[in-house]
Amino acid sequence: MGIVVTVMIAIAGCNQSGGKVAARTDSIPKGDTVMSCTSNLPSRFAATASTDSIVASGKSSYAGMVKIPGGDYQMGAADKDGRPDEYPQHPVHVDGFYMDATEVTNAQFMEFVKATGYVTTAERTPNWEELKKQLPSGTPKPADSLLVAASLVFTPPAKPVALNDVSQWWQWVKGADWKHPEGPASSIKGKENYPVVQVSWDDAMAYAKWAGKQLPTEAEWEWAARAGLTNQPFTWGSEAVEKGKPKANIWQGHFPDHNTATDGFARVAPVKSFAPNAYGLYDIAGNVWEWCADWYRSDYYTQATKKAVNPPGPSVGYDPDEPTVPKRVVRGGSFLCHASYCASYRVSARMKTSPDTGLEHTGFRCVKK
Ligand SMILES: [Ca+2]
Repeated sequence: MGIVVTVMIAIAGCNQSGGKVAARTDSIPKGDTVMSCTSNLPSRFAATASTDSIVASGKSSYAGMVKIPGGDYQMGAADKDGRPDEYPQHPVHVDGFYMDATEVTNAQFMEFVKATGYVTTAERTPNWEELKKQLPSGTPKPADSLLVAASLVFTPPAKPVALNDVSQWWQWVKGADWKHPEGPASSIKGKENYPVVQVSWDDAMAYAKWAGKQLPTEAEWEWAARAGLTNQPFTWGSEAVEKGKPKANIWQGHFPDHNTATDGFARVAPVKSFAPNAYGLYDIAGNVWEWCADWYRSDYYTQATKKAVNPPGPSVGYDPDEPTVPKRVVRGGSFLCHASYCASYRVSARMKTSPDTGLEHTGFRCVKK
C-alpha cells in the first residue's frame, strides 16, 4: 500500500498503557526532552507516499490567497523564551509568494477528495506484510486489533496528569479521520469552514499538488507569520497573549484536564474566528498546527553560516528525541497550546511530526509562487 502508519509501530511498544499511544503535542515543557512510550522503540519508519501516481495536478487559482512580499529577516527566537532548536537567530532571504489566508478547510479538502478519490493515510488499513518490509527484522507485529484504520484524538483526562506523558491525552481511535476528527461518532457536517485535521504530511502534499500549490518552507512560514514586524515574539507584535481581546485559539485554564475556553473554543475553531495578522493571514497562530515542506532537524539553525536565500530546510530529518524517526516541521501551535509551558503560537516556535501521522490538532495551508 506504500504507506506506513508510524503510530502503528508505536503501539507495539505501548500495550502496557492500554492501547494509548504517545505523539508529539503542544504540551512539552520548554527545554525538556519529549518523553513518550515511542521514545525507546528501536526504530520506526516514515514512508513517503507515492502521491504522484494517484493525484493529478488540478486547476490552479490565487483565490483565497494573500500576497506576501519578499524580504530579509532574522529567523529564530530573538528573545530568551525559545526552545533550544530556535537558536541561533540567523539571516534569511525569502522571495515573495502567495499564501492561503486561512488553514485549508474541510470544504476545500472535500472538493479535492471528490475530484481525485484520494484516500487519506488515516483511512487506510495498515498492511503488515507491506509494513514489515520497511522495518528492522524482528520488529514485533502489533496486535490485529490495532492494525486498523485509525488516528489520534485528543482525549482529555478528568483530572490533572503528569505533563511528560502525552499518552494521557492522546488516544489511537479506530475510525478517526478527517471526516470524523474526534472519532467515528463525530462528523464535519456543518463544519465546512473549519480547518481540515487528521491529515498526514503526505495528505497535505497530495492536496497541494492537486491545487497547483506547495506547502510553505519553514522559512516562508515564519516570514509570513512575522508579517513585517522585526524581532517580535508574536504574529500580532509583543502584547502578551492573555491581554486584551482573545488573539488566537489556544488553551486557557489547566492543561489538559480543564479548558475554560475563554477564547470561545475548547477545540478547533472555524477559520477567521480571530483577527488576521498584518499580511491578512488568519489563525497563523493557534487553532491547528500547520505542516511545512521541510524536514525537521533540531540543529538546523546552528548550520547557518551566511545568509540563506530561500532555504529549503535540511536534506534529511533528525530529531534527537526519536533519532530513528524522520519528521517534518509543523508550525504555529494549536488549540492545545497553553501559555505556561508551550507557547508554540510564538512565531519562531518549531515542532515536528512524522509525515504519516494524523492528529486532531494538525492541518495545513498552502503557498503559491
Ligand atoms: Ca494555525
